[in-house]
Amino acid sequence: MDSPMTPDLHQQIERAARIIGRAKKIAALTGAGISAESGVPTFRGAGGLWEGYRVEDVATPAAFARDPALVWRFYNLRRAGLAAVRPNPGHHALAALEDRLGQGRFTLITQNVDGLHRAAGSRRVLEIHGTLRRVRCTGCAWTADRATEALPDLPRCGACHELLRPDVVWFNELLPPDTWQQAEDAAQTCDCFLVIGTSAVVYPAAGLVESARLNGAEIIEVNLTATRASSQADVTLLGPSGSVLPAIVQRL
Ligand code: BV8
Ligand code: ZN
Repeated sequence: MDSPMTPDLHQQIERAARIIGRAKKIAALTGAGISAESGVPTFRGAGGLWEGYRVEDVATPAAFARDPALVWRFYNLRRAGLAAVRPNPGHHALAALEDRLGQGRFTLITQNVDGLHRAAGSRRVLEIHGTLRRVRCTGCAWTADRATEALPDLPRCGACHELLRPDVVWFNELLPPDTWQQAEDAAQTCDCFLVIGTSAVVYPAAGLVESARLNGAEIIEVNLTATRASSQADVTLLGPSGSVLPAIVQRL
């Protein structure tokens, strides 16, 4: 997507490339915006509703207990949608950045559950909200990567016959402790923190920006618009991540 880059955006890209070029350790937090150019709908764009429901009302344990078929319809639709989507140049730019810096100096933290960072070749990806590809049993420890294959309306466990659920973190659920700890460590030890394609509304993920800033990291934001994280950013690049990220990596 070749967006018309304004002179100011070019200047900000140069600035961001200088900061990244001198950084010792970088952490990046991505949200639904980095997958938008792959055709994956964002949460809060276009009203952020699904069949008239707010995501916050469907992606919860209470909704699943009340109406598992409705919640599975929501997830089966999104899983089916994944079959057709591919990583975009923004995902590939972050994979290239990891290749360039090495996994010891670059940590990718994603709120996304679409698996596109791994599909783009990123190896160290902290999926703090889980992944749509995986399912797990509500009655035993059984879990499986079912990729984007179609699942029944109410899939059941082959071992104990209890209901399966998507292996994602719902609202009011704890994030996977080990993955979350690694994300916090990365935010607290980096000297450059990239926040890309997120409205910075959902916690504790959005709190990583503050953690990084409090530890003296330089914050670089890439988004189409200002967000709740913008006031914490040292550099804000207003443009599509699919164009901006490759432009930064090309200048390193
Ligand atoms: C928890 C998986 C402890 C499921 C998701 C009141 C205040 C503060 C917090 C809370 C509160 N009430 C409740 C809470 C806590 C709650 C929360 O934060 N709620 C929000 C709604 C206020 N958080 C939780 O519940 C978390 N757990 O706190 O546990 C606990 C435990 C027990 C009891 C109590 C507490 C769990 C949160 C995880 C929820 N799961 N996903 C699924 O996907 O189905 S969150 C979901 O939102 C996705 O992961 C998504 O990534 C995430 C955040 O959304 P964004 O990624 O930012 O997407 P969004 O559409 O909002 O924005 C897209 C951005 O991209 C925009 O800025 C847009 O401009 C930009 N963009 C678009 N195109 C482009 C672009 N940018 C660049 N280029 C482009 N081309
Ligand atoms: Zn089971």
